[in-house]
Amino acid sequence: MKKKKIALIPGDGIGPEVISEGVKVLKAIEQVDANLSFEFTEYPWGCEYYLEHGKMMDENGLDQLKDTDAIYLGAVGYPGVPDHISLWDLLLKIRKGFDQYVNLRPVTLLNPSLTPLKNKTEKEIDFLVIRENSEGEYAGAGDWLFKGKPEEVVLQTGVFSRKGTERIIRYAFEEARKQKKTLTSISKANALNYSMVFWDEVFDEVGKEYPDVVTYSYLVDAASMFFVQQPERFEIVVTSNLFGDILTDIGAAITGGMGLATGANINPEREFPSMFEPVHGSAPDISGKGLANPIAAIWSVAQMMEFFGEEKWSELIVTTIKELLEENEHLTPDLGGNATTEELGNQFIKLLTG
Ligand code: GGG
Repeated sequence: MKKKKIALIPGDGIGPEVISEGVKVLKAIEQVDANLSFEFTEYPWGCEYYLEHGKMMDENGLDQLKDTDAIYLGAVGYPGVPDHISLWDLLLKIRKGFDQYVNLRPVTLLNPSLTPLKNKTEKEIDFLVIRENSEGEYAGAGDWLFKGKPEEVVLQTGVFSRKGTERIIRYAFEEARKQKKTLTSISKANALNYSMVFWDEVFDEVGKEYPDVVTYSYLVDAASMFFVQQPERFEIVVTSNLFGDILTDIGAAITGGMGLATGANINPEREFPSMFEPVHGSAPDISGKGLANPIAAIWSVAQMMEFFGEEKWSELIVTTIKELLEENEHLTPDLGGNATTEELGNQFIKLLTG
Protein backbone atom coordinates (compact mmCIF):
# COMPACT_ATOMS: atom_id res chain seq x y z
CA MET A 1 0.00 0.00 0.00
CA LYS A 2 1.40 3.40 -1.03
CA LYS A 3 0.54 6.18 1.41
CA LYS A 4 1.04 9.68 0.03
CA LYS A 5 1.10 12.80 2.18
CA ILE A 6 -0.56 15.70 0.39
CA ALA A 7 -0.38 19.31 1.56
CA LEU A 8 -3.47 21.28 0.56
CA ILE A 9 -3.12 25.03 0.06
CA PRO A 10 -6.51 26.08 -1.37
CA GLY A 11 -5.51 29.76 -1.19
CA ASP A 12 -7.74 32.60 -2.33
CA GLY A 13 -10.90 33.33 -4.31
CA ILE A 14 -12.03 30.31 -6.33
CA GLY A 15 -8.99 28.31 -5.12
CA PRO A 16 -10.86 26.55 -2.26
CA GLU A 17 -13.87 25.81 -4.51
CA VAL A 18 -11.84 24.04 -7.21
CA ILE A 19 -9.44 22.29 -4.82
CA SER A 20 -12.34 20.76 -2.94
CA GLU A 21 -13.46 19.10 -6.23
CA GLY A 22 -9.92 17.81 -6.80
CA VAL A 23 -9.81 16.39 -3.28
CA LYS A 24 -13.06 14.53 -4.02
CA VAL A 25 -11.24 12.90 -6.94
CA LEU A 26 -8.33 11.85 -4.71
CA LYS A 27 -10.77 10.43 -2.14
CA ALA A 28 -12.62 8.53 -4.88
CA ILE A 29 -9.31 7.06 -6.07
CA GLU A 30 -8.34 5.77 -2.62
CA GLN A 31 -11.80 4.22 -2.23
CA VAL A 32 -11.45 2.06 -5.32
CA ASP A 33 -7.67 1.48 -5.32
CA ALA A 34 -6.60 -0.74 -2.46
CA ASN A 35 -2.93 0.13 -3.13
CA LEU A 36 -3.22 3.87 -2.67
CA SER A 37 -4.13 6.11 0.22
CA PHE A 38 -3.75 9.82 0.86
CA GLU A 39 -3.17 11.76 4.05
CA PHE A 40 -4.23 15.39 3.72
CA THR A 41 -2.96 18.35 5.73
CA GLU A 42 -4.60 21.68 4.95
CA TYR A 43 -2.81 25.02 5.33
CA PRO A 44 -4.83 28.25 5.64
CA TRP A 45 -2.23 30.35 3.81
CA GLY A 46 -3.12 33.07 1.34
CA CYS A 47 -4.39 36.65 1.29
CA GLU A 48 -6.86 36.32 4.19
CA TYR A 49 -4.01 34.91 6.26
CA TYR A 50 -1.87 37.86 5.17
CA LEU A 51 -4.50 40.39 6.22
CA GLU A 52 -4.72 38.73 9.64
CA HIS A 53 -1.05 37.86 10.24
CA GLY A 54 0.92 40.17 7.93
CA LYS A 55 2.38 37.22 5.99
CA MET A 56 1.12 34.91 3.24
CA MET A 57 2.45 31.77 4.94
CA ASP A 58 4.16 30.87 8.22
CA GLU A 59 7.83 31.79 8.49
CA ASN A 60 8.71 28.10 8.81
CA GLY A 61 6.15 27.22 6.10
CA LEU A 62 8.64 25.45 3.86
CA ASP A 63 9.75 23.32 6.84
CA GLN A 64 6.13 22.37 7.46
CA LEU A 65 5.77 21.26 3.83
CA LYS A 66 9.12 19.61 3.22
CA ASP A 67 8.16 16.05 4.19
CA THR A 68 5.04 15.89 2.05
CA ASP A 69 4.87 13.91 -1.21
CA ALA A 70 3.01 16.64 -3.10
CA ILE A 71 1.57 20.09 -2.63
CA TYR A 72 -1.85 20.76 -4.15
CA LEU A 73 -2.40 24.51 -4.53
CA GLY A 74 -5.51 26.41 -5.64
CA ALA A 75 -4.96 30.07 -6.38
CA VAL A 76 -3.29 33.14 -4.94
CA GLY A 77 -4.23 36.82 -5.05
CA TYR A 78 -7.09 38.90 -3.76
CA PRO A 79 -8.04 42.61 -3.73
CA GLY A 80 -6.47 44.33 -0.72
CA VAL A 81 -3.12 42.56 -1.06
CA PRO A 82 -0.73 43.75 -3.78
CA ASP A 83 -0.35 41.02 -6.44
CA HIS A 84 3.44 40.99 -6.25
CA ILE A 85 3.24 40.26 -2.51
CA SER A 86 0.70 37.45 -2.82
CA LEU A 87 2.62 35.83 -5.67
CA TRP A 88 6.13 36.21 -4.29
CA ASP A 89 5.38 35.32 -0.67
CA LEU A 90 3.53 32.10 -1.39
CA LEU A 91 3.55 30.56 -4.87
CA LEU A 92 7.02 31.73 -5.95
CA LYS A 93 8.42 31.16 -2.47
CA ILE A 94 7.41 27.50 -2.68
CA ARG A 95 8.64 27.08 -6.29
CA LYS A 96 12.01 28.59 -5.43
CA GLY A 97 12.36 27.15 -1.93
CA PHE A 98 11.78 23.63 -3.24
CA ASP A 99 13.76 24.16 -6.45
CA GLN A 100 10.76 23.25 -8.60
CA TYR A 101 12.60 24.35 -11.69
CA VAL A 102 10.44 22.50 -14.21
CA ASN A 103 6.95 23.77 -14.98
CA LEU A 104 4.98 21.30 -17.12
CA ARG A 105 1.99 22.84 -18.86
CA PRO A 106 0.18 20.67 -21.41
CA VAL A 107 -1.54 22.42 -24.32
CA THR A 108 -3.96 19.66 -25.24
CA LEU A 109 -7.30 20.04 -26.95
CA LEU A 110 -9.67 17.51 -25.38
CA ASN A 111 -12.71 18.33 -27.52
CA PRO A 112 -12.78 20.08 -30.92
CA SER A 113 -15.69 22.31 -29.83
CA LEU A 114 -13.42 24.04 -27.29
CA THR A 115 -11.01 25.75 -29.65
CA PRO A 116 -11.75 29.10 -31.30
CA LEU A 117 -9.36 28.05 -34.09
CA LYS A 118 -11.05 27.00 -37.33
CA ASN A 119 -10.71 23.39 -38.49
CA LYS A 120 -8.26 22.29 -35.81
CA THR A 121 -8.57 18.78 -34.43
CA GLU A 122 -7.35 17.25 -31.17
CA LYS A 123 -4.38 15.80 -33.09
CA GLU A 124 -3.31 19.27 -34.23
CA ILE A 125 -3.32 20.86 -30.77
CA ASP A 126 -1.46 18.51 -28.51
CA PHE A 127 1.86 19.61 -27.10
CA LEU A 128 3.72 20.15 -23.86
CA VAL A 129 5.31 23.42 -22.77
CA ILE A 130 8.29 22.98 -20.45
CA ARG A 131 8.80 26.32 -18.76
CA GLU A 132 11.93 27.25 -16.78
CA ASN A 133 10.47 27.88 -13.34
CA SER A 134 13.21 29.09 -11.01
CA GLU A 135 15.01 32.10 -12.48
CA GLY A 136 15.05 34.05 -15.77
CA GLU A 137 12.82 37.09 -15.81
CA TYR A 138 11.21 35.96 -12.50
CA ALA A 139 14.48 35.92 -10.56
CA GLY A 140 13.34 38.85 -8.44
CA ALA A 141 16.51 40.78 -9.22
CA GLY A 142 16.39 44.49 -9.80
CA ASP A 143 16.21 47.89 -8.20
CA TRP A 144 14.01 50.98 -7.93
CA LEU A 145 16.19 54.07 -7.98
CA PHE A 146 15.33 57.71 -7.31
CA LYS A 147 11.73 56.77 -6.49
CA GLY A 148 9.33 59.63 -7.13
CA LYS A 149 12.07 61.85 -8.63
CA PRO A 150 12.26 62.97 -12.27
CA GLU A 151 15.30 60.72 -12.79
CA GLU A 152 13.44 57.63 -11.49
CA VAL A 153 14.77 54.36 -12.96
CA VAL A 154 13.44 50.85 -12.45
CA LEU A 155 15.52 47.76 -13.25
CA GLN A 156 14.20 44.20 -13.54
CA THR A 157 17.03 41.86 -14.33
CA GLY A 158 16.62 38.51 -16.06
CA VAL A 159 18.97 35.99 -14.46
CA PHE A 160 20.06 33.05 -16.62
CA SER A 161 22.67 30.92 -14.87
CA ARG A 162 24.50 28.16 -16.73
CA LYS A 163 23.22 25.63 -14.21
CA GLY A 164 19.61 26.86 -14.46
CA THR A 165 19.58 27.14 -18.24
CA GLU A 166 21.37 23.87 -18.90
CA ARG A 167 19.23 21.80 -16.57
CA ILE A 168 15.87 22.89 -18.01
CA ILE A 169 17.08 22.42 -21.58
CA ARG A 170 18.52 19.01 -20.72
CA TYR A 171 15.24 18.04 -19.04
CA ALA A 172 13.37 19.01 -22.22
CA PHE A 173 15.76 17.03 -24.45
CA GLU A 174 15.36 13.97 -22.21
CA GLU A 175 11.57 14.30 -22.43
CA ALA A 176 11.68 14.71 -26.23
CA ARG A 177 13.92 11.63 -26.50
CA LYS A 178 11.68 9.58 -24.18
CA GLN A 179 8.51 10.58 -26.03
CA LYS A 180 10.19 10.43 -29.50
CA LYS A 181 9.01 13.96 -30.24
CA THR A 182 10.44 17.13 -31.73
CA LEU A 183 11.73 19.85 -29.42
CA THR A 184 11.20 23.57 -30.05
CA SER A 185 13.12 26.22 -28.15
CA ILE A 186 11.45 29.63 -27.87
CA SER A 187 13.63 32.66 -27.15
CA LYS A 188 14.32 36.19 -28.38
CA ALA A 189 18.02 36.51 -29.11
CA ASN A 190 17.72 39.33 -31.63
CA ALA A 191 16.48 41.77 -28.95
CA LEU A 192 17.64 40.25 -25.64
CA ASN A 193 21.26 40.30 -26.65
CA TYR A 194 22.75 38.70 -23.54
CA SER A 195 20.26 36.34 -21.93
CA MET A 196 18.67 34.90 -25.03
CA VAL A 197 21.91 34.66 -27.02
CA PHE A 198 23.16 32.58 -24.08
CA TRP A 199 19.92 30.52 -24.03
CA ASP A 200 20.28 29.71 -27.75
CA GLU A 201 23.95 28.77 -27.33
CA VAL A 202 23.15 26.41 -24.45
CA PHE A 203 20.28 24.90 -26.48
CA ASP A 204 22.70 24.19 -29.36
CA GLU A 205 25.42 22.83 -27.04
CA VAL A 206 23.13 20.47 -25.13
CA GLY A 207 21.46 19.49 -28.43
CA LYS A 208 24.75 17.97 -29.62
CA GLU A 209 24.26 15.22 -27.04
CA TYR A 210 20.85 14.37 -28.51
CA PRO A 211 21.39 13.87 -32.27
CA ASP A 212 18.24 11.72 -32.37
CA VAL A 213 16.00 14.68 -31.35
CA VAL A 214 14.75 16.94 -34.15
CA THR A 215 14.89 20.56 -32.98
CA TYR A 216 13.47 23.93 -33.98
CA SER A 217 14.14 27.44 -32.62
CA TYR A 218 11.68 30.31 -32.86
CA LEU A 219 11.58 33.89 -31.67
CA VAL A 220 8.83 34.33 -29.10
CA ASP A 221 6.84 36.75 -31.26
CA ALA A 222 6.79 34.36 -34.21
CA ALA A 223 6.02 31.45 -31.87
CA SER A 224 3.00 33.34 -30.44
CA MET A 225 1.64 33.61 -33.96
CA PHE A 226 2.29 29.92 -34.68
CA PHE A 227 0.51 28.96 -31.43
CA VAL A 228 -2.73 30.31 -32.92
CA GLN A 229 -2.14 29.74 -36.63
CA GLN A 230 -0.25 26.46 -36.79
CA PRO A 231 -0.22 24.80 -33.35
CA GLU A 232 0.46 21.49 -35.10
CA ARG A 233 4.10 22.64 -35.44
CA PHE A 234 4.71 21.94 -31.76
CA GLU A 235 5.28 18.70 -29.85
CA ILE A 236 7.53 19.67 -26.94
CA VAL A 237 8.44 23.28 -26.27
CA VAL A 238 11.10 24.61 -23.91
CA THR A 239 11.22 28.26 -22.95
CA SER A 240 12.06 30.77 -20.25
CA ASN A 241 9.99 31.65 -17.18
CA LEU A 242 8.20 34.76 -18.50
CA PHE A 243 7.77 33.53 -22.07
CA GLY A 244 6.40 30.24 -20.74
CA ASP A 245 3.93 32.04 -18.50
CA ILE A 246 2.59 34.14 -21.37
CA LEU A 247 2.66 31.45 -24.07
CA THR A 248 0.75 28.99 -21.94
CA ASP A 249 -2.09 31.49 -21.54
CA ILE A 250 -2.27 31.51 -25.35
CA GLY A 251 -2.17 27.72 -25.05
CA ALA A 252 -5.15 27.88 -22.68
CA ALA A 253 -7.04 30.18 -25.04
CA ILE A 254 -6.77 27.70 -27.93
CA THR A 255 -7.84 24.69 -25.85
CA GLY A 256 -10.89 25.92 -23.94
CA GLY A 257 -9.74 28.68 -21.60
CA MET A 258 -8.10 29.05 -18.22
CA GLY A 259 -10.64 26.72 -16.62
CA LEU A 260 -8.89 23.81 -18.33
CA ALA A 261 -5.22 24.78 -17.99
CA THR A 262 -3.11 22.75 -15.58
CA GLY A 263 0.48 23.05 -14.41
CA ALA A 264 2.94 20.91 -12.46
CA ASN A 265 5.91 22.49 -10.67
CA ILE A 266 8.45 19.72 -10.50
CA ASN A 267 11.66 19.15 -8.58
CA PRO A 268 12.91 16.29 -10.81
CA GLU A 269 15.53 15.11 -8.30
CA ARG A 270 12.71 14.55 -5.77
CA GLU A 271 14.85 16.15 -3.10
CA PHE A 272 11.86 18.40 -2.29
CA PRO A 273 8.11 18.08 -2.85
CA SER A 274 6.60 19.06 -6.19
CA MET A 275 3.48 21.20 -6.50
CA PHE A 276 0.38 20.80 -8.67
CA GLU A 277 -1.98 23.67 -9.46
CA PRO A 278 -4.54 24.94 -11.92
CA VAL A 279 -2.83 27.68 -13.94
CA HIS A 280 -5.66 30.15 -13.35
CA GLY A 281 -5.68 32.77 -10.63
CA SER A 282 -8.18 33.43 -7.85
CA ALA A 283 -10.83 35.11 -10.08
CA PRO A 284 -12.35 37.27 -7.28
CA ASP A 285 -15.17 38.37 -9.63
CA ILE A 286 -16.72 34.90 -9.64
CA SER A 287 -15.59 33.50 -6.30
CA GLY A 288 -18.22 32.16 -3.90
CA LYS A 289 -20.83 31.87 -6.65
CA GLY A 290 -20.28 28.25 -7.72
CA LEU A 291 -19.29 29.42 -11.21
CA ALA A 292 -15.66 28.30 -11.24
CA ASN A 293 -14.63 25.51 -13.58
CA PRO A 294 -12.82 22.81 -11.54
CA ILE A 295 -11.50 20.88 -14.58
CA ALA A 296 -8.02 22.46 -14.43
CA ALA A 297 -7.75 21.54 -10.73
CA ILE A 298 -8.92 17.99 -11.51
CA TRP A 299 -6.41 17.74 -14.35
CA SER A 300 -3.71 18.77 -11.84
CA VAL A 301 -4.61 15.62 -9.90
CA ALA A 302 -3.86 13.66 -13.11
CA GLN A 303 -0.42 15.32 -13.26
CA MET A 304 0.12 14.44 -9.59
CA MET A 305 -0.80 10.80 -10.26
CA GLU A 306 1.65 10.68 -13.17
CA PHE A 307 4.36 12.08 -10.89
CA PHE A 308 3.55 9.33 -8.35
CA GLY A 309 4.00 6.75 -11.13
CA GLU A 310 0.26 6.02 -11.20
CA GLU A 311 -0.10 6.42 -14.98
CA LYS A 312 -3.27 4.33 -15.03
CA TRP A 313 -5.04 6.92 -12.86
CA SER A 314 -3.52 9.84 -14.68
CA GLU A 315 -4.78 8.55 -18.04
CA LEU A 316 -8.18 7.66 -16.60
CA ILE A 317 -8.68 11.16 -15.20
CA VAL A 318 -7.88 12.78 -18.57
CA THR A 319 -10.15 10.29 -20.42
CA THR A 320 -12.92 11.05 -17.95
CA ILE A 321 -12.54 14.81 -18.50
CA LYS A 322 -12.92 14.08 -22.24
CA GLU A 323 -16.05 12.03 -21.55
CA LEU A 324 -17.51 14.82 -19.42
CA LEU A 325 -16.85 17.34 -22.19
CA GLU A 326 -18.40 15.06 -24.83
CA GLU A 327 -21.48 14.51 -22.69
CA ASN A 328 -21.85 18.32 -22.60
CA GLU A 329 -24.50 18.30 -19.88
CA HIS A 330 -22.74 19.19 -16.66
CA LEU A 331 -20.43 22.02 -17.69
CA THR A 332 -19.84 25.37 -15.98
CA PRO A 333 -20.81 28.71 -17.63
CA ASP A 334 -17.31 29.36 -19.06
CA LEU A 335 -17.92 26.27 -21.22
CA GLY A 336 -21.46 27.29 -22.16
CA GLY A 337 -23.23 25.19 -19.53
CA ASN A 338 -25.15 26.04 -16.38
CA ALA A 339 -23.77 23.52 -13.89
CA THR A 340 -22.17 24.69 -10.67
CA THR A 341 -18.59 23.87 -9.69
CA GLU A 342 -19.91 21.17 -7.38
CA GLU A 343 -22.31 19.69 -9.94
CA LEU A 344 -19.53 19.35 -12.49
CA GLY A 345 -17.30 17.76 -9.81
CA ASN A 346 -20.03 15.29 -8.77
CA GLN A 347 -20.66 14.25 -12.36
CA PHE A 348 -16.93 13.77 -12.86
CA ILE A 349 -16.79 11.37 -9.89
CA LYS A 350 -19.82 9.48 -11.24
CA LEU A 351 -18.11 8.98 -14.61
CA LEU A 352 -14.74 8.13 -13.01
CA THR A 353 -16.09 5.50 -10.66
CA GLY A 354 -19.19 4.40 -12.58
N1 GGG B 1 -3.06 28.77 -9.55
C1 GGG B 1 -2.00 29.49 -9.04
C2 GGG B 1 -2.16 30.98 -9.23
O1 GGG B 1 -2.93 31.61 -8.54
N2 GGG B 1 -1.42 31.53 -10.19
C3 GGG B 1 -1.47 32.92 -10.48
C4 GGG B 1 -0.28 33.47 -11.19
O2 GGG B 1 -0.23 34.67 -11.44
N3 GGG B 1 0.73 32.67 -11.54
C5 GGG B 1 1.89 33.14 -12.20
C6 GGG B 1 2.81 32.02 -12.53
O3 GGG B 1 2.38 30.88 -12.72
O4 GGG B 1 4.02 32.25 -12.62
